[in-house]
Amino acid sequence: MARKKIALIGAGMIGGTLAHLAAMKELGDIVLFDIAEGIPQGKALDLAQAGPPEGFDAGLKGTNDYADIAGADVCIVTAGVPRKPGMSRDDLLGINLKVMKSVGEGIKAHAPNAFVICITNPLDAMVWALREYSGLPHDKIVGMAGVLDSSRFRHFLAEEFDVSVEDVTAFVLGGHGDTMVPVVEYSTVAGIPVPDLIKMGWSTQEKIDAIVQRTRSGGGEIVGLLKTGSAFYAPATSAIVMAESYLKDKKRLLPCAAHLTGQYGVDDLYVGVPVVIGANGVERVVEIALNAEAKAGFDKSVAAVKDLLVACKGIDGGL
Ligand code: TXD
Repeated sequence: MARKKIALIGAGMIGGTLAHLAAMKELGDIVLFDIAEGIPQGKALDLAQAGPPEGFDAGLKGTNDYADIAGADVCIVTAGVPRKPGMSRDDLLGINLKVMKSVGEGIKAHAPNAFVICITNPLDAMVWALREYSGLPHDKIVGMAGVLDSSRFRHFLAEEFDVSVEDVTAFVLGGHGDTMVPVVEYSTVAGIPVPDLIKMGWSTQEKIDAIVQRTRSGGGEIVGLLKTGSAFYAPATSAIVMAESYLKDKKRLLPCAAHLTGQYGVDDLYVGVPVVIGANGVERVVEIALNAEAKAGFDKSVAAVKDLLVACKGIDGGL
């Protein structure tokens, strides 16, 4: 069986970590693309030289030419510019929208059959824009945020309950950012819902509320510590889980920014919901019943995503 091909568009902090993880897991041959000259080539060479001691077999190539992503099975997009002091959200939107245009066109021309995972922020708007510019089917493009947000929630819950992260499942819905909705009722330890664990005296409502709030601002907490950039290990690991589910047809049920066509009362928008990812891309959008509080939180989150799209359309009327 020929090796799969994984194209990483953006060879920054997350792009480099994605390449490392994909190589260690031998998911396929890897192409690192970036507009910065030397960075993708240097990282690819460095990573290739990690192969002998670790014992992985994966081709690694760095490039500034979209032609090199030809025929990729998976493209993971991290290209873009982070927000710098003095920049408004619209400034960032405008710049990254242009980046999504060039990336979308590159994918359309060279890897139109790929499964595409967008990571670039502001996530819910950028995945939508990338879909518009690439013209790929909606079920072949998703945004990564929910797996990361729920991992953060799982980590904090595991710490609070003093149990293995393996046994903690967590549920997060909605857009990426302050409006995300961690759903406590659907979060469990080995099947026991968190509200039951509170009743069992494992924690208190106050502590769980604080964990929910910490999860919501989980990205900001890391930016505050790193100062020069944002999280990259957990974001990369989360996207690799999604890529693996597609490449191996695992049909995992993962929270992703997916295109909705009426589910949850939302039409033609990318928002974080549980989906099944298999060899056909997004094979199912899973619609769960939400209690009044979660529904209100979800609607607020959807409104925030809509605002972002209005801003995008204002910047590029062509969209
Ligand atoms: O949950 C999530 N979705 C996220 C999103 C979690 C963490 C970080 N998230 C966002 O991912 C973050 O706000 C950024 O928008 C992306 C990528 O984060 P990373 O930390 O990898 O950023 P870097 O290190 O700045 O890398 C971005 C690279 C850099 O090498 C640029 O030269 C390149 O993108 N870049 C481009 N590549 C290709 N094409 C174009 N046009 C381009 N412009 C910049």
